[in-house]
Amino acid sequence: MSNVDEYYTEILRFVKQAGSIVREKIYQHKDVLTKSCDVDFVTEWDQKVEKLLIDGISSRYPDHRFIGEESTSSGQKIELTNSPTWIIDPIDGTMNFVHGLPYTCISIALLINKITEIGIVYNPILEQLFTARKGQGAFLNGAPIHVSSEKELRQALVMLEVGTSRDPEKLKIVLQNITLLTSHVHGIRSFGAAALNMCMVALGGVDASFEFGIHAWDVAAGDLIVREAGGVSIDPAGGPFDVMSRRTLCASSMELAQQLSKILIQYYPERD
Ligand code: LIP
Repeated sequence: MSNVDEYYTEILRFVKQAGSIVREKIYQHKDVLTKSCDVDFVTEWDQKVEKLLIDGISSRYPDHRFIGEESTSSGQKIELTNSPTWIIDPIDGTMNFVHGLPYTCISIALLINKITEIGIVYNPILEQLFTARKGQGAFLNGAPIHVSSEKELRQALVMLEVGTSRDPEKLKIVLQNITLLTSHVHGIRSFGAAALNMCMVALGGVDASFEFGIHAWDVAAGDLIVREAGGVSIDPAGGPFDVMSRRTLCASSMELAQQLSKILIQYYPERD
C-alpha cells in the first residue's frame, strides 16, 4: 500500500464522520455568524467539522499541513508549500446548509508537491460521494463517472454562481455574464456550492461551470474530480488553472472551455 493509498483510506473515514454531523444538523436551527459580509455565513458546525478533519489527519500524520476555510478566516495565512497539504472546505454551500437546502458538501483535497493527489466531495444528505485519485479516474459512490461529450457552447448547460460578495463591481460583471450567456447556451444553473457544481460537470449532468471569487477550498477537490472524469479545468480567461487565483472554469472539453472563456467578461479578485 502506497502512502497516498493509506491517506485516501484514512481520509474517507474522517469524511464519513464529518458527513454524519452535516446530515444530523442540516434541518436543525443553527446560530449564524458572518464573515466577509452579511451574507457570508459560518456556523459552529463548519468549525466543528473542520476541526474533526484536521485533528483526525494530524493525529495520524503530524507533518501534514492544512489550508482550511474556517481556520483561514480566523486569521491563519494561506501558504501552499511542497509538503503534503490538505485543502478543506468543511461545509461548502454553507448558505444552503443554513437554510436546509440539501446541496451542501464536504470538500477536501490532498496536494503533494503542489500536485493534487486526492479529491473528495461528499454530499451526506443525498449520499453522493465523489472521489478521485490522480491518474485513477473519478467515481460517484464507487461507480466510474465521465463528463458529457458536449463541445458546443450553444448546446451547453452551464453552472455559475452569484456568490456572496456584494461588491458592486463584481455583481455588475456577474449579471452581465448571466445576460450574455442566456443567449449563447441552452441554460444556466446554480447549486450554491462550487464543489458540487464542479462534480455535476464531472458527472455529465451539466457541461461547464465557472465562478469568480471562490477560494482554494471551494475548488481544489472539484478540479481533480473533473479532470479525472475526462474534463478540463482552466482559468476563466483560457490559461492554466491556478488553485489560489480565486477563478475557476471547468468543462466537458477544451473546445467548450475555450468558447466559454472567450465570451466571459473577466473579474480578477485578490488572490488567496
Ligand atoms: C461558497 C461557494 C459558492 C460561492 C459562495 C461561497 P462556502 O462557499 O461554494 O460557489 O458562490 O460565495 O464561496 O462559503 O459555502 O464554503
